[in-house]
Amino acid sequence: MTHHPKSDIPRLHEAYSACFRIGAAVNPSTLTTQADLFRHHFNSLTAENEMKFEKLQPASGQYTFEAADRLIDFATANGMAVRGHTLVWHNQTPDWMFAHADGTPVDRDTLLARMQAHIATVVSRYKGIVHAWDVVNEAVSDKEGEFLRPSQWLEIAGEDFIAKAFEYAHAADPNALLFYNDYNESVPEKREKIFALVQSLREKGVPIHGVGLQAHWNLEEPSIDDIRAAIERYASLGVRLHITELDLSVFRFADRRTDLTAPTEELLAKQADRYAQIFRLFKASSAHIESVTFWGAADDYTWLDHFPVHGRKNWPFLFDEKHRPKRSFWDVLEEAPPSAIAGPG
Ligand code: HAH
Repeated sequence: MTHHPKSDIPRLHEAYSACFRIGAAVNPSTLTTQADLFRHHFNSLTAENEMKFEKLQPASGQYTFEAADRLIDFATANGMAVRGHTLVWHNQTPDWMFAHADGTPVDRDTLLARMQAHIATVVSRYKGIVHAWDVVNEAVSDKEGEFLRPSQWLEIAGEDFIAKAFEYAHAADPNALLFYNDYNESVPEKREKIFALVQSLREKGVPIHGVGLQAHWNLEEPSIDDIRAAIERYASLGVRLHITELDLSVFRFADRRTDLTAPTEELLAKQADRYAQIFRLFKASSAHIESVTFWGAADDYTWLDHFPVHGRKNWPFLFDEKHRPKRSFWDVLEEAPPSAIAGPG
């Protein structure tokens, strides 16, 4: 069923148009069920899954673009920007990429040639439409004392697989903005590793233009101070910042409770407070932040319904399961800058 947002509800993207774009991740199902919500409140879209490696090239040389093209058509028909997600990642990448037909592992040159072919094909197809790409996703380790995450990319190609991905993407579309994207981006130890990675890429002249802060946060963590410190630290590199996958889980990551069938009033009030504080900070940092994308749009569908506790529902967005604005929405709207069309006062 499609719900129709009341047309008198202010448009979120218009309220923040002086600061940054407001985006949402979509999938083939929500592109239908949440279409009205996207058109009303959002001016940027990202494919939740449909531009990942396994979806675009499930078998060697066999590209499947239909679902991604549908998203592109919807976005362009509605005058929305599109962020591309994601070219190189350790997850949702098919095994064929790393092996010959007989199962033996490929060497570095073969892997880089396959990477180049994929990036050139995908980035060229959406050249001039996808204005920003998450080129490399989640290459930094969460573990203390470990810099890069162990992966087949790292193991076979060595650590300059990261630089190569950016070079190939830049060659395919010199006008696209290229991002390194990661989660736990506001945790001080990981923040410093991401900072060091991006700084070293910049020093080597690698074409990287920004850091994507995934922003999978919850009602307690990270602290506003840690988020502010991360924004300032990344901005000090002279790169653009995009908030790429924002959601506010009502559960802390380690919380495994499964008793809730609906969010309590207390959780909803806390979520609204947190969203307001976060958007106040984003607005104050809007010289650096160009885009704020939610990893979904309304509480009827979120990847957090399955992760990290299987089958547990979550309610992380500004709109409820029926697409009605939550208190979080009104409090975020309240933080928006004074309207450009309103008179002095
Ligand atoms: C993200 N990983 C991915 O970038 C995105 O492509 C996917 O759809 C969902 C989330 C985040 C993540 C996390 O927050 C914790 C552990 C692993 C991965």
